[in-house]
Amino acid sequence: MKIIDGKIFQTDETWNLSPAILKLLDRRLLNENSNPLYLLKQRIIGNISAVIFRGFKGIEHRYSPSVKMNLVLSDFDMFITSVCYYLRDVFLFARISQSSRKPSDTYYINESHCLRAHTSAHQHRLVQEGLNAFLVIGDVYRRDEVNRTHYPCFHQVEGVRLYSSDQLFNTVPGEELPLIENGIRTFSKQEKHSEDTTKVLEIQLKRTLESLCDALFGSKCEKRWVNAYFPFTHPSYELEVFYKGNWLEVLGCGIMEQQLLESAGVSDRVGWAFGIGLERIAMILYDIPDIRLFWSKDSGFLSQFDGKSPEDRMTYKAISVHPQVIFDMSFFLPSQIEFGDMTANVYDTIRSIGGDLIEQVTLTDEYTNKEGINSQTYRVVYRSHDRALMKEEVNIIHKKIEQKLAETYNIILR
Ligand code: FA5
Ligand code: MG
Repeated sequence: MKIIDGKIFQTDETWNLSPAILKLLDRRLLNENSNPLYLLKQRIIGNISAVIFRGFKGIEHRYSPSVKMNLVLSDFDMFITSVCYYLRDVFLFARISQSSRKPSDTYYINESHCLRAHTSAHQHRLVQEGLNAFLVIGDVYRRDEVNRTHYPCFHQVEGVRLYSSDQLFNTVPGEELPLIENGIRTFSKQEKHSEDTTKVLEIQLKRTLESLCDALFGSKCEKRWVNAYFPFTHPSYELEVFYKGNWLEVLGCGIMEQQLLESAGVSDRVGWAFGIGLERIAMILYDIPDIRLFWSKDSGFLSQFDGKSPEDRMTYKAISVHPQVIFDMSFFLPSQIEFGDMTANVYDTIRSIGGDLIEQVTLTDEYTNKEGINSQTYRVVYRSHDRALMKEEVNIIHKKIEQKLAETYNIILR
């Protein structure tokens, strides 16, 4: 028996979750305010309503019990809270079952449950619930290669948009253009889709994702479409972005298999879907060189994103591999000095004495005591780029800073 994400599971011989993966399950990066993935999530949601679902009519608010999340369709957002799902529900569709169930690339809890390996796992259920345009954002788990751009847990945003005939072809009432036909399946289309249906869907899909990409990276960024294969879309594509001398795959997408829509009870609509890897986008956007950094608890990393807004342009500055040394400093301010007057002086003094050994300075506390005397505490994080600092040597610098502050600003150390 195992508890995963608050739920009890009876395990069997298919169980293959490693201790390392179990640790990742407890972390919720998408909810950590100072994680770049959190910022990117907010930014994509912001762009989605402007770019992706522009002109879409028929907005409603719903709650989806099957995936345990709130669905705010006015913003087209929804957040996955659950990391597990029933295989049986997801793999109704035969094609999917062949390709994404392999124990060699999936984490199994037991025969009928595994960790979500991609956000597409929820498509079928949500279409069945009657949704025509939605986003699914969540953590996904894969036994995958190990390198700078792959990690066993990463995050995806899934987008789905369905169209009725008049939405796709922009027809006037009374004018009928069929979406569906009984044709033949070729390299470039499904048997049930007319040439026109396929062409218009493809243009809408690619333009939507290109505009999202432009909104994120600027229109100058180099991108290219590559043909791909996915079990639940045809034709399928991947979008690659040129980054640091290589083409980096950032998303997969395609025209949804009509058979999937039909099995979810939808026969009069067609649609497209995409799945974006959030880490890959954030790596390009913030110039983060290694995917492991997203999991860092080092305040040298997190403090760079703390308090930033999703629209802020910023570049990550590499943190040192050597450990931090942390010292606090508390003092009373002279009677006529306000809190706000002192802070910049303190920062300047610390920086000018500590030089490049100073990684971060934060004001951690300020209060006025019963006698009306103001007091502040600062936390100073020291770290060198080229060696491990000794506590003793840092203590000497720290003392010098305190002395200088006392001399220059008449503070009284506590
Ligand atoms: C999928 O997961 C499809 N479900 C995407 C899709 C959705 C296709 C809807 C069609 C319709 P893929 O395995 O290529 O596709 O992953 C999608 C993206 O996730 C990749 O482009 C990449 O950005 C990211 N990704 C994949 N594996 C990893 C990994 N191990 N670490 C980090 N990012 C990854
Ligand atoms: Mg891929």
